[in-house]
Amino acid sequence: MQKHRIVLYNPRAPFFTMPLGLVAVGSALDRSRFDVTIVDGRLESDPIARVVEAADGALCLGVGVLTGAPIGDAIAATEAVRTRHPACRIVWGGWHPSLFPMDTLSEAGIDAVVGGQGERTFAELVERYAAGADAAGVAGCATAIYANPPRAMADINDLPEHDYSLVDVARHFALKRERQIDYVTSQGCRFRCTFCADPTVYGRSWFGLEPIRVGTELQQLWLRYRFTDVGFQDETFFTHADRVALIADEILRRDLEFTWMATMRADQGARLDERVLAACKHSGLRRVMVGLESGSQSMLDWMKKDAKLEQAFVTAEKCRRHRVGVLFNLIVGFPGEREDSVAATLAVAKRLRGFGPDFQVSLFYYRPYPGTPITDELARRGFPLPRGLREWAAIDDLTDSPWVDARKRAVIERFRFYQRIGWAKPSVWRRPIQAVARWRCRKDRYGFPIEKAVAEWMRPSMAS
Ligand code: B12
Ligand code: SF4
Repeated sequence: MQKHRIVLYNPRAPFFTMPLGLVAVGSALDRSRFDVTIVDGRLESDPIARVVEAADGALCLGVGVLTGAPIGDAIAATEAVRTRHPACRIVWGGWHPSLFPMDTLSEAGIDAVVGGQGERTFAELVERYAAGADAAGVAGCATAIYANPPRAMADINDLPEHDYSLVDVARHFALKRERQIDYVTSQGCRFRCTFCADPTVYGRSWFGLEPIRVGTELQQLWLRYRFTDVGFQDETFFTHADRVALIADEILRRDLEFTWMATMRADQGARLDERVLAACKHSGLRRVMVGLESGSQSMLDWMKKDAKLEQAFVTAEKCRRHRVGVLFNLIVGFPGEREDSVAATLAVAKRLRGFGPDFQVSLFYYRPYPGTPITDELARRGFPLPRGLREWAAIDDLTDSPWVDARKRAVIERFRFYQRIGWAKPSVWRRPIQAVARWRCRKDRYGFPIEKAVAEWMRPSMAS
C-alpha cells in the first residue's frame, strides 16, 4: 500500500534550535502509513520553493507557528502550497494558532487549526484526511465548520519517543557551531506569570518524562549523534528537584559524556538542595537559564512571578560555588513601569554580572504577546493591540514601546553594551577598556563613549 505523504513546515526564525514541536507531531503518526518530511525554513535557501516542491502530491501540510515574524513566513508557505497544490490539506498548530484559532482559520484560509498539545489531535486528523473524511468531532481542533471540543492534555510518558531522524541533525550542529542537541523532558508549567502564554495554553498542567526514559533516549541519541551538549528546552526543567536528581543519575550511570544547560526559576534555584546541584554539575550541567524578569520586587509581585528577588542572588551564589554559569533573563518596559523600577532592574543586572564572567544577563523590552493576562488587561483599557495575523507577525519589529521613552531607552542600550564588555571573559587586550566599562555601568556614566568605538573597531562582537 502506498504511503500518504505529510509535510511539516517550520517557519524561519532566529537561532537554530531544533523544531521539536514538529518532531513531536511527526513522530506520533503511524509511520507504516505516513511518510513524514520536515522542511525547516531556517535551513533552506528558498524555503517557499522547497515546501511547494515537498508538498507535491502530499496529503497534508502541517505548519508550526509562533507569534511574531514566523507568522509571515507561515502565511507565505500556506499561500504558495494552496495555489500550487489545492488538494493538499493545510493545518496550523503551535502557540499562535492555539491562542487565536478562529482568526487563524479565517485569515490564513487553512483547513484546520490544532490547539495546544498536538500529537494525538494531528494523528487523528490525518487519519480522517487519509480516509477522505473531514474533522467532525476530532477533539482539540477547529475548522471553519466544526469547533470541536478541546482535548485534555496527555501525559507525555504516554506519547511516542521523538524521532530525530526527521531532522537534519548534522546541519543543525553546523549552524549552531556546536554538537548540541535540543531535547524536552516536560510540557506545560504550573506557574502563573501574567506576561506568559503557557498558563493559557496548558491550563497550568505539567507532565514530565520519567527519568529512566530520559536516560534511555539520551543514551540512544548520544550513541547515534555523538553530541557534546544538550539544551533542555523545557519551560521549567527544575520543576521537581527529585526528578532532576534522578535525571542526573541516569546521565552519570550511563557514562554519557556531554555537558548540558537547562531552564530554572530563581525560587527553584534557591530551594535546590546543594547535593542535587552537585550531582547535576557532576553529570555535566554547565549553565542554567533563569527567567528573573525584573529587578523590582513590586514588579515581580505585580506579574505574579511568585519569586523573591533575593532568591536570584541565593541561586547565583549557589551556582558560583558549584561552578555552574547562569544566564538571567530580564525584561524592562512593562506597561506603566516607572523609571525607578527600570533603574532597579539595571542595578540587579550589575550585581548579578559581578558574580563573574559566567553570570550573564539578557535584557529584553516587554512586548504584549497574546494570551496573557497583561495583554488582556491592555485590551480592556483600549490599548491598540495588533489585530489579525499580519499585525501579530510584525510584533517583534515594534522598536517603539509606549512604556520606554527615548531617554530611558538610551540608558538601557548603553548599559546593554557596556555590561557586555565590562564583564566579558577578561583578556589582555580587553582589560583596560573593561575597567572603564565597569566603572561606567557602576556610575551610570555613559558620556564620550570612546572605548565603545575602539571595541567596535577592534572586534565587532565583544559579547562574552
Ligand atoms: C525553542 C524555542 C524557540 C525557538 C524556535 C524553535 C523553532 N520552532 O524553530 C526560537 C529561539 C527561534 C524561539 C523564538 C521565539 N520564541 Co520561543 N520558545 C522555544 C521553547 C523554549 C521551546 C519550543 C519547543 O521546542 N518545545 C517543545 C515542543 C515539543 O513543544 P511545542 O513546540 O510547544 O509543540 C507542541 C505544540 O505547540 C504543538 N505544535 C507545535 N507545532 C505544531 C505544528 C502542527 C502542525 C501541529 C498540529 C501542532 C504543533 O504540538 C507540539 C507537541 O505537543 C518554547 C518554550 C517551550 N518549552 O515550549 C518557547 C516559546 C514557544 N517561545 C515563545 C516566544 C515568546 C518566542 C518569541 C516570540 C520570543 C522572542 N521575542 O524572541 C520568539 C518568536 C519567534 C520569532 N519572532 O522569530 C513562547 C510562545 C509565545 C507565542 N505566542 O508564540 C514560548 C512558549 C516561551 C514562553 N513561555 O513564553 N523560540
Ligand atoms: S514565565 Fe516560565 S514560570 Fe512563568 S508561567 Fe511562563 S513558563 Fe511558567
